[in-house]
Amino acid sequence: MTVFPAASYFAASSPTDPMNIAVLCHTGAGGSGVVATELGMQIAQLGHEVHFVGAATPFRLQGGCLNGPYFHQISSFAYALFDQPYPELATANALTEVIREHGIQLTHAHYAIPHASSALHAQSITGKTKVMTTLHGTDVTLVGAEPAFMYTTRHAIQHSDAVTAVSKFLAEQTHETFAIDRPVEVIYNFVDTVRFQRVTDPGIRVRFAHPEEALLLHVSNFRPVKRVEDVIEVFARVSSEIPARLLMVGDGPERSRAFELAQHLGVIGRVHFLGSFPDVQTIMGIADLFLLPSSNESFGLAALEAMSCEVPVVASRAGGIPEVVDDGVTGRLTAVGDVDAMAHAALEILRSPETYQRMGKAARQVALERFHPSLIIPQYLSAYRRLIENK
Ligand code: GMT
Repeated sequence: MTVFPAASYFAASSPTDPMNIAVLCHTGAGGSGVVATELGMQIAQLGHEVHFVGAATPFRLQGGCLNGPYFHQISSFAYALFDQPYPELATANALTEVIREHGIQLTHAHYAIPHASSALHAQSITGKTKVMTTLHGTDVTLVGAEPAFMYTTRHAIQHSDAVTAVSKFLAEQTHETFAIDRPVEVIYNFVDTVRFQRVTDPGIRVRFAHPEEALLLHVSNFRPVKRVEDVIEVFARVSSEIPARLLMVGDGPERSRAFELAQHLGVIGRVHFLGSFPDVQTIMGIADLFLLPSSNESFGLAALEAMSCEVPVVASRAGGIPEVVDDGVTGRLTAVGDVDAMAHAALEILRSPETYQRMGKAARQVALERFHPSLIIPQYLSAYRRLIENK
């Protein structure tokens, strides 16, 4: 049995009344799937039974214990008449099986589309299981508001037994976008502060940068909302002033444009596109500065993970980022697209060891005091319990 560091956060690991929970999430690299997976792993360690239902194993899911997390693969069925695989029906069907077989009391749908709809579908088939939907960001701010999904997303949010959002910004956006009056509880994301720590082994850092070089980092799924070209623009300005390197972790549709821009600006030799991998904490633990210039970001989980590793953040003042990064304390916030201001802020931090260390320590402190699993997980567990016990 693999024991996660999570076990050390809580004194009791055998609840007197364990719950059976199913989880639906996007399984590729992305914040909503990461939160779902980290939460599932933590609550399984606490003695609750956790069952993930998905098309593929969630990308950060590893190890486990006798309570799971278990993973149930959705079987797809191709038929000549079908011009598409109808995954939300297959998901509802697979979830129905899991609910019946494992006595699932609550399904936690992460990201409204299509998971909240599939969970409600399975609920109406089985007449069992409560549905909690956690909104993560673009399910409200981008995709959910698209006419193609507007009615189904609104319906799923309106009819879930409970709805949570990962920031105050997102809760407000949800009310505004969908004109709903139901409560949306804010439960912030959390970070595993044991896994995400400063990495002091110089042997690791030296693989990516010379000791005198500043090491900048960006981690995302390289979608347009992340503005990865701004990362390159900022880095080009920084590296024209001080020795520096940039690690780009992740993959996605904007990767080639970022690569081309790095070539065009003559910095490609100092920019490393590492691709996607789950063991991101090691890279975060050696970085000097994290860049997050997104046009919108409901929370910015990657920034929080970097903060937990004592890495100051330079980000855009967008969406829920100011609820995570305190301007001037744990990093700097600038207007979206203002790459000059971002480069200026980055240089100010990197040129002053005193500022750099003060911000890094403050960042870690915020991770410990505001976003620690022991503060956030009980909020989910008591919300589950309230729903299951109909309170
Ligand atoms: O909403 C998305 O873009 C999807 C999601 C993901 O899977 O990448 O990201 C969102 O959820 C994360 C976890 O709650 C947040 O940290 C991200 O800020 C949020 N992304 C956006 O709002 C763009």
